[in-house]
Amino acid sequence: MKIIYSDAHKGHAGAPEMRGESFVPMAECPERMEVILQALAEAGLADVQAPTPHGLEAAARIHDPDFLRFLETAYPMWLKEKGPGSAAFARTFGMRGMAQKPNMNSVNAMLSAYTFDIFAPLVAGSWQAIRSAVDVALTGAGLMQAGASSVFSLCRPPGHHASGDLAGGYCYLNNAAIAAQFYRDRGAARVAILDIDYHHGNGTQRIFYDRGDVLFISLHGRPEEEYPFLLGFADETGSGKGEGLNLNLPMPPGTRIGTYMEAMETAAARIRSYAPDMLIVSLGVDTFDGDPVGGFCLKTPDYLRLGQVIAGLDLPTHFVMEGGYAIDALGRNVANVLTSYLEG
Ligand code: SP5
Ligand code: ZN
Repeated sequence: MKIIYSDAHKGHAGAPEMRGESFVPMAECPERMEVILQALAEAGLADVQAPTPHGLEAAARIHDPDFLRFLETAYPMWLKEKGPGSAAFARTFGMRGMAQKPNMNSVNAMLSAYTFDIFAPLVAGSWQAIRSAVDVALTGAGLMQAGASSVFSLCRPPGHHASGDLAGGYCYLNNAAIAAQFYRDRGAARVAILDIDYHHGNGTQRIFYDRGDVLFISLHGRPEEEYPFLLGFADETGSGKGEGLNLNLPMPPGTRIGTYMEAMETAAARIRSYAPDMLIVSLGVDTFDGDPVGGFCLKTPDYLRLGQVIAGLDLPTHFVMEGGYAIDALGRNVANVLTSYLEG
């Protein structure tokens, strides 16, 4: 299995995030990639390839042009106004009932309109990282298109919370959704996205909610008490042509592998009946017991079982990295999913 990876994410670093009442370093940090690469190498997965640069055309199939312009221009504008040393993020947000077309010459207006929480900071290296994560996803997709049976796009920043015109939850451009659209545009009739990040993939759901060509399934902490709170309920099943093609499998805090595996089997059965040409796995391992951001209790060996279920689907499978923040176990957890997938 080829691993697509670039160092270009490293400049997306140094922004603070709020935890409790204080600011702490963002859990979504560059070291995540280092521990994943190291654990993959130790597991014999060392076929690492750099992405080829793509333009923004594929991203623009999913994302609003003004939103793309916001991501590119906001930090340079912020820097000009505030000087170096601080991260750009919103203090106010576009809310229900507010006209949300911002003045594109006002960085605060753009941040208000195009982010939905305080977990989408922009720093000097963010745009390069965001673009590179899309390149990492698309390069992987190109290899799949050329006949690879599986590939791992080691994307950073992650993408599943980002919708067509909203960034949040450490996510800016939706790498998995862009890859799904890439497959559709090159002849795949049906694509399935299985999102096993601890958090609901609200961005991906919203992008494909009324579409009949992409099945979206998400296993996650239930939104009654978990981020992103306002989406991810079991009764969200898709609309219009997408009716029946959105499957949310929310689970309570403290969920362990037994319950989690039942949800995995439900997801697998639905994917089988949909019979997609391509499976994209939004691979988050913040379901780990002890993840500083998550609330489930999966243990490191449990990730072997997730890889086995995915292998049992017997589909061309494109793994795209999402969350996972427990630095000491993150690498092993990711490696366990991928090695057991390959052995299965
Ligand atoms: C891609 C991804 O995993 N994004 C997650 C964004 C979550 N941001 C909200 C953080 C809320 C922190 N709650 C701490 C709970 C401690 N158990
Ligand atoms: Zn997550």
